[in-house]
Amino acid sequence: MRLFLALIPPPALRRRLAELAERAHARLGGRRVPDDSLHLTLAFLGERPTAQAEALARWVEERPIPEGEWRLDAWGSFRRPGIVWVGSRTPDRALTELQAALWQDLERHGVAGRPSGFIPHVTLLRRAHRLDTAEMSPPDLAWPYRQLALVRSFTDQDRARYQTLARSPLS
Ligand code: 2AM
Repeated sequence: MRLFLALIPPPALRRRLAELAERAHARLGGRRVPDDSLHLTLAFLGERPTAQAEALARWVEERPIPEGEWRLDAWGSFRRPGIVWVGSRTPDRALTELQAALWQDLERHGVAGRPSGFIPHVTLLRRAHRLDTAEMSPPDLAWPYRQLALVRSFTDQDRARYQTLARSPLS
């Protein structure tokens, strides 16, 4: 199964992110990420056998993460495949350290594929028609977090769906 590690936004923040997605969609077109799918990916694990997924779920359930708060203050985009996101203007140190620590553990679990860079972002639009976010007023959101999720991604009737398989203990 296709897996990733993510932070899931608390309900109030999810609503704010959904409003931003709506605003971005009105201006830039494309496909809006459904509200219940909004997340921050910390590590993309790719396709994993069931036995390994179960081992990873047990690991996540025993691995608290440091509590933190991520400040979202910038729009951004990836040209391919037309992704429009919100994230931060400058790299967030706590998230960068968390991502590195998670990959160290993942490599111990035999998961390869650590990326050379990490740009924390919340994808709001896919296949946007335009990527010019420069004139949109910048977001100003705080994301308090203290729990990691192991999430399975699958396709259902042409739509990407996510299922949380495990959560870390609350820090
Ligand atoms: P995206 O939002 O920027 O597309 C589930 O697919 C999550 O894993 C998404 O957040 C997605 O990032 C990310 N993801 C999907 N494929 C990936 C890949 N090949 N490398 C890194 N991240 C990926």
